[in-house]
Amino acid sequence: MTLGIGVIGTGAIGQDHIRRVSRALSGGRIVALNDINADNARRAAQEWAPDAVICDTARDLVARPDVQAVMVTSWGGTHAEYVLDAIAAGKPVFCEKPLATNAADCLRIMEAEMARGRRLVQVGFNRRYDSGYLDLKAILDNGTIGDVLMVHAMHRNQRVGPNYKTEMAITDTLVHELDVHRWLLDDEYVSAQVIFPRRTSKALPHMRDPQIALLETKRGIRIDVEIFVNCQYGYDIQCAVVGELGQANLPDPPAVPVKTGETLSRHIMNDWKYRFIDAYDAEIQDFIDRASTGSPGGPDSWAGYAASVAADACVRAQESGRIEPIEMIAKPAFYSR
Ligand code: NAI
Ligand code: ISE
Repeated sequence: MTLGIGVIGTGAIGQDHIRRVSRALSGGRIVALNDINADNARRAAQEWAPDAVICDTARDLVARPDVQAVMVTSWGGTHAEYVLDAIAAGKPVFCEKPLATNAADCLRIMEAEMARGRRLVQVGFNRRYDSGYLDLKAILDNGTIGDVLMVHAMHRNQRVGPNYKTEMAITDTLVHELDVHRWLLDDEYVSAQVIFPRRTSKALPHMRDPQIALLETKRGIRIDVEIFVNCQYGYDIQCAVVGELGQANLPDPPAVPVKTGETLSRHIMNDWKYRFIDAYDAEIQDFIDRASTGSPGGPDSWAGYAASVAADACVRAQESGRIEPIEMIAKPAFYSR
């Protein structure tokens, strides 16, 4: 059986996921597309899914009988509404991160999903599918470096466009680390602070960049994450975990060392699209496989909620300059099974 997939939002990552479903993965077929900018949807169809129907509204797309599963890859602020539509229709939905831009909307999604009585949501926290992060997690879980004390992490983008706001350093960028660190450490956050180093002149005037988020977990682990989204030189994701017995680092993606002109160099990627290409392939294949059975797997709405609660605290901390508490509701049994 081939899973009929409808995609809402056909920008950068929407098109990339359409391409991978159509050309790289198996078991799925793009049958419908929607975008508030219909030209984007038409372009995506032309390039990657010529048989897909272009729907006037996202609601029309979700309602189509040939759409058996939905992918939401529009702007973050629109995710909650479309995920709720898919849940109401009883259709599995892959939602790019963030699940919603605030925790209150994530709660509404969890309540709707629990009311349907079946897991329907997979959140696009692709790093959980990255071989480097999986290897790092295996090292931490087998105790090689002993009890973890600290994490030093870095999220650098080459540059960002004019629509990117200071708050998005948290809700759009740091949210990856907010998910991956609680998953890596099997721990929850208790507080967050955000500090602003000297501002880079390479950022657009409305934006404060770089930023440093300082997180504390229930077990007392301290995590510092540098977010620097106009770093100029490339796309660079780092994570060093320090334990009582040693340190484990996220490996850099492989690149051929080149010696020329008395210089040794290695290429650095410039974009998430290439840095995590295998992880995106694995997460979307997982979605297709599991959604075909009726219920997706992977990061669930609870993961989306947990990251959003922490993100809300970081946004408050950006404004207050203080250490802000991070408080979650008790985990519903539905998300523990
Ligand atoms: P983009 O701006 O390139 O594309 C977004 C598309 O959504 C545009 O075509 C826009 O017209 C459309 N859109 C906006 N509002 C809509 C609405 N109400 N209904 C239908 N379509 C709508 O943005 P990009 O980079 O593709 O990001 C989209 C989402 O994917 C964001 O949530 C972002 O955080 C996430 N993302 C995740 C990545 C990852 O590493 N997992 C990487 C890049 C993006
Ligand atoms: C983008 O939305 C992503 O998710 C990328 O992975 C991240 O590096 C970038 O900062 C975000 O804007």
